[in-house]
Amino acid sequence: MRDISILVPGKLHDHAVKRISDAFRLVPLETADPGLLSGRSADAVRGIAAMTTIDAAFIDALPNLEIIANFGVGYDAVDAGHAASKKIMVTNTPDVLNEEVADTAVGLLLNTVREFTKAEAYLRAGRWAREGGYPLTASTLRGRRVGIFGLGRIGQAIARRLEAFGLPIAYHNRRPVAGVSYTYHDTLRGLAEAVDVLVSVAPGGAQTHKIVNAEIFEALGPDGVFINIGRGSTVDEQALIAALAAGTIRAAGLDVFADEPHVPQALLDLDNATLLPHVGSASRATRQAMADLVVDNLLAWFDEGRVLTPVPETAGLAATRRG
Ligand code: NAP
Ligand code: 8YV
Repeated sequence: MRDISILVPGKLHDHAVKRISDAFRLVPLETADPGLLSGRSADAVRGIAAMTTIDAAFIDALPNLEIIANFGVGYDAVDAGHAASKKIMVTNTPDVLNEEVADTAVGLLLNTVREFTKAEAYLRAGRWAREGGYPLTASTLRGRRVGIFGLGRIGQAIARRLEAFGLPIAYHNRRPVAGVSYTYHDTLRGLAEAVDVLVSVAPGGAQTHKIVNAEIFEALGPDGVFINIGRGSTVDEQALIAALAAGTIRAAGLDVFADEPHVPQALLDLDNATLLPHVGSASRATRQAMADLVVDNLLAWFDEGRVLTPVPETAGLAATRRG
């Protein structure tokens, strides 16, 4: 075991906890609250492994912190800009979850359009035998045009699947992606106007905060289907609820929400919303791969002075490890 303290604030995947406690001194903490750190334990901490908010105040309370290993590819809960300004490495868990999350996105889309969950509930309630077949769905995937907001690692895995479904694909990023044949739109509004399925798989953060708003739902139109597998913060949830209630769009399928695990009652009440509890990557195999990557980043940092998957803000820090 290395004489290096790794702080684990809040809950973390069991496999990551086990591997950290085998390789390092694991320092558990109830939550990432600077007030819970005593001076001595704060001084000893050189790494954090977390799937919770790590803000500037918490980073500042750990004077010898070198690395924050985030469980999840999305690291909007970590103040990576502040970490970078203090030469603290931040890592995330890209790629190992691409296919799982893309599978979930496609399942959520199909379920939203063809109402499989409701049809199963209808069967289980004995209504098939009593009342006859489940009503024909108002929507189909056939003939739809798909727009992907955030054609990155996961977005491209979703696009590949939907291409195989025979659907034309367009996308919006800040920059076009080299080497893909999908139609690029330089605005999100332009993309929403051009498609009738909008799949959001963009990261959270200041730049995307509530970027999917009333104007985007208007542009998507009355047959439009909105799928969010990215982050809840990217959507103006009240505008989405209003759009679903008024028929501004036809339906939405959501895996992520603005204030998880709290889902607004108004969304729960809507018949045209299909809701999942943030299960995009939630298979045992994929979560174990994410846990391994969290720990492998810590091991690579402390044993070799490098990391496997730095976030862009801290990618240049690999060679300048302290300690
Ligand atoms: P990624 O490879 O970094 O892709 C993100 C894409 O979004 C990039 O193509 C980027 O292109 C685009 N983008 C970023 N900021 C943008 C902006 N302001 N405007 C327009 N486009 C923007 O990330 P990933 O690995 O695919 O993961 C994407 C996100 O999925 C994560 O950040 C996470 O929030 C979410 N996620 C959710 C689950 C789940 O369980 N539901 C699981 C995994 C990940 P440009 O840089 O060219 O703009
Ligand atoms: C996880 C995710 O559920 O990787 C991400 O960005 O949203 C999911 O894979 C999450 O990070 C665990 O809290």
